[in-house]
Amino acid sequence: MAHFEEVSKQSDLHPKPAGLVLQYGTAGFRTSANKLDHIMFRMGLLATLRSKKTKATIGVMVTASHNPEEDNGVKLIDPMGEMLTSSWEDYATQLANTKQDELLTTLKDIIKKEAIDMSREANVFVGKDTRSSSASLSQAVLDGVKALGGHNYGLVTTPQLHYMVCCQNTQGKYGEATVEGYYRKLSQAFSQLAKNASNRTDDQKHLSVDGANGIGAIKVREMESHLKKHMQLSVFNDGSRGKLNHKCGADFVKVQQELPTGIKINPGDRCCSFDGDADRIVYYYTDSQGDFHLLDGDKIATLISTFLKELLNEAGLDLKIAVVQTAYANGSSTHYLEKTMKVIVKCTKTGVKHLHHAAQEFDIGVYFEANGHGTVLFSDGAEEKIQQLANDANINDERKKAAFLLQNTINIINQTVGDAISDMLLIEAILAIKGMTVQQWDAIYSDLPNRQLKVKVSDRRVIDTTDAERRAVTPAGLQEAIDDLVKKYQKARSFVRPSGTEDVVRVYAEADTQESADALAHEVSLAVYGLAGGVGDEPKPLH
Ligand code: NG1
Ligand code: ZN
Repeated sequence: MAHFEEVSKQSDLHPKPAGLVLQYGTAGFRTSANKLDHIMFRMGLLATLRSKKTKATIGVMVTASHNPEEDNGVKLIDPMGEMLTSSWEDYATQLANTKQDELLTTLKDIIKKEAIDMSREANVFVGKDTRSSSASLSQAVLDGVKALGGHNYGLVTTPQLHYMVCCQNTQGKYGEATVEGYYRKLSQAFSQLAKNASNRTDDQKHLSVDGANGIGAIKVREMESHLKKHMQLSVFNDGSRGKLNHKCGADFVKVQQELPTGIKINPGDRCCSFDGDADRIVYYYTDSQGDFHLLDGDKIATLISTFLKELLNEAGLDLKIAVVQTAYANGSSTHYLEKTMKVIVKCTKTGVKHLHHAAQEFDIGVYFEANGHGTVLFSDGAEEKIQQLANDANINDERKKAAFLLQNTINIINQTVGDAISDMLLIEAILAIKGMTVQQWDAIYSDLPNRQLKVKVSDRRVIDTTDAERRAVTPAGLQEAIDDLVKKYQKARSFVRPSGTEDVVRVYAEADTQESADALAHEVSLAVYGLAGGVGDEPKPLH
């Protein structure tokens, strides 16, 4: 067939380096940008097949999120704006690793296995972040979808592309499939919510945003005019000078537990950082002593779930709300949510798709990774009940107001994926409605001091885990060593797992003091180094 000839011809322009093997992981493919040209082309092909198979629009996002500027990556977005289904992740890996001269055979195998009707139309939305490599890499994706209905959205945040794919496939029910439509939907909901806040001063409306020198900075600026009356933004690290994710952005702030470079703030000012593709957000402030205070994904989940629970009570709606976390969630947050707020808490493996799926099991599922990636999912039934109540003429004013707030909360949230801009607007609206300062929010519970470290090993796959990654099954003796170390400290917890996005083993530790958390993390790193084939220098103590 003619288009196979075209695939062959085009593929020669995007050759696979011999011997390179990559795997479609929790964040798609991610590695140095110079190794990705053939991957992009092939993902363009796969997205086309997926589109024909699902009879829907598929998204392809070119980004390496919070990784350094030199890296890049690609992920596919399924019809409802969700991550690519797992069975197709295997096809992605097969297609990525197949030899140049076997590409057509692999492609035809997939077509046969999935019984894809190649005469169907295909529609693919392609988006990219601001990395210098993203322009040519997204062109390689487009070469893969060429002549088959590819639509290039250019620069967008990852969550904007998820949103637009979902809008397109719901025939506009979720919103209009344009960036402008996204701004309108979110800002309208924000204005409705902000109307319910008592008079706020300009200071209270002010928020400092660290854009990580990435796409989020551009997009939040674009949105600013829609928010004028209710919000005052100062955007730092907007890409005009600094390097993407370098000493700034959500990942840097969360892991280093310090202010990003390039931000000018006063004690008590409310600040937030996005990551490189704007699907993560963390908040922070400094106090009068200059000490740094982080409000991470766990604090965000707590604020949002408290707000929603109160609204459900006021509305008199009996809906089951749950918070989904990973092993990285601070022990204090889990304790507070379970014991004080009495909400259901579920722990899943790291990786957004695991949290997303777990959250779908509840009427309202609030999910956040500690690193600030998260959103809220409302079941169809929950949305219907809220809608019905909002339209009910026979209810009292308190219930009416709660239903109205819930309705607009649904509209402000990007339910397809974690979204820094949408999360930021929701948090700002909640703080405004509750008349809460960032310090009061921070005081809901106190984080246990914690530390995250990385250890280089020759093959990180030697570490296998269980119990939502909280225990290591292999190598032999490692879990016992961790258990013994944890016993030496108060309120301590530690676990290790192989990263899905970097060639390292991650170590997490928490304890009653920062010194103890640091010492425990270091000792566990040594155990990993010794028992799991550490390479390079032995991990050094932090102090
Ligand atoms: P890895 O590298 O597998 O730890 C990191 C994050 C995940 C997730 C992915 C995708 C941590 C500890 N890990 O994964 O939560 O966000 O990146 O971006 O934050
Ligand atoms: Zn990201």
